[in-house]
Amino acid sequence: IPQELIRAKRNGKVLSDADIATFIAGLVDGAVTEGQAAAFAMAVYFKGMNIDERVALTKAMRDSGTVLAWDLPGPVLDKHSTGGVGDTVSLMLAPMVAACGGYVPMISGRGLGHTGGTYDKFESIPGYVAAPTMTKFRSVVGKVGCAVIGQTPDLAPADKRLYGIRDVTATVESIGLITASILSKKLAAGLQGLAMDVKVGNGAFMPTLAKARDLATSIAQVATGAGLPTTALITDMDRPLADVAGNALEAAYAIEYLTGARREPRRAPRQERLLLVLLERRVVGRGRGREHLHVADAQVLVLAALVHRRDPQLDRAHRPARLGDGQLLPAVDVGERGLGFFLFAQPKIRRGDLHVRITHRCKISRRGVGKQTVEAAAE
Ligand code: IUR
Repeated sequence: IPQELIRAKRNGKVLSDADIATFIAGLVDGAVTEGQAAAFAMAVYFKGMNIDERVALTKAMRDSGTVLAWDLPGPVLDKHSTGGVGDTVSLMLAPMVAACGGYVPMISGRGLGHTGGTYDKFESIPGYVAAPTMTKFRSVVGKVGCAVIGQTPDLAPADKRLYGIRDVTATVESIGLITASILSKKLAAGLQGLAMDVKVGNGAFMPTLAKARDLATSIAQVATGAGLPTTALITDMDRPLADVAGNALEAAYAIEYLTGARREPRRAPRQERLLLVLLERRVVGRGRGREHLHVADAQVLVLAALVHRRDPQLDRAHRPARLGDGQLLPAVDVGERGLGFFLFAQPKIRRGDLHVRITHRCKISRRGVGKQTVEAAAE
């Protein structure tokens, strides 16, 4: 019964897979009350969970709803970012992976705190259907290679309930709970490979390198333990990746990048490097039914796809726009929703860690800009 499991965790005991599975099933069928879920979250917050417990929690949450299965001629891949200000990478990467032969069923979330979510960015495109039927979603992924939609109610519903309770009980910031929450949804999407981009710094959810490392390690170990090959990167978010911030501006920025209108190598070298690293992590050696690609080959493939805009493969990658109601580029209405702020970087070199490298600092706080952006989008 729930209180015994809560007591065991409160006293620092390790929970069995079966006990975790029963508790999580109770989150969906109503056997677990709001108070019990809150107490469980707080017990985990203070006592933590070992990797085996996290794997069991992740699998139980995955199995609380529909688990998608795909039968496609290439690997089913995704990338997830913990979110940052001006982080447009998902918008660019999904069609790029599709152009390289991968399939990306991206189920995106809303922003957290001052960071914008991919879902919010797509929502800024008038007419974009972010909640299609599963049949439509599956058919777009199969035909086009990628589709980006919002959370669906039948995907990891246990996470939906627990996340809502964590949000109002100050228990969001538990590495174990964050890991299971993110990965349960990725596993339910039926992925065969995942690249995780853990952001660190002023513009990120994880402000310190130590915390980002904990999360990156946890996600890589738990995902792999649950059968999803995953690599995690820790990347710098002290400086925004795009030179715009704001949902509609970021959507427009990503489109300009993909169409080649804004791809000057000297303007966005960091963004491009990150795109390529994430891409190679996803394309190289992932999935079944295709030859393994070497890192360099993957990079050449994607650069070729980007340079030759008329390449039929890239045309295929651009078609996710058809989820909307017309021409994508003119449809992005910067004035209507989520009007952002152009950022004027004041370069100031700061010594960083090996992963963080040297960063440029903006004069204005990324957290401040992100907050204003989120508030502007909410209005
Ligand atoms: N995103 C999620 O899906 N789950 C979480 O717990 C957090 C971000 I934090």
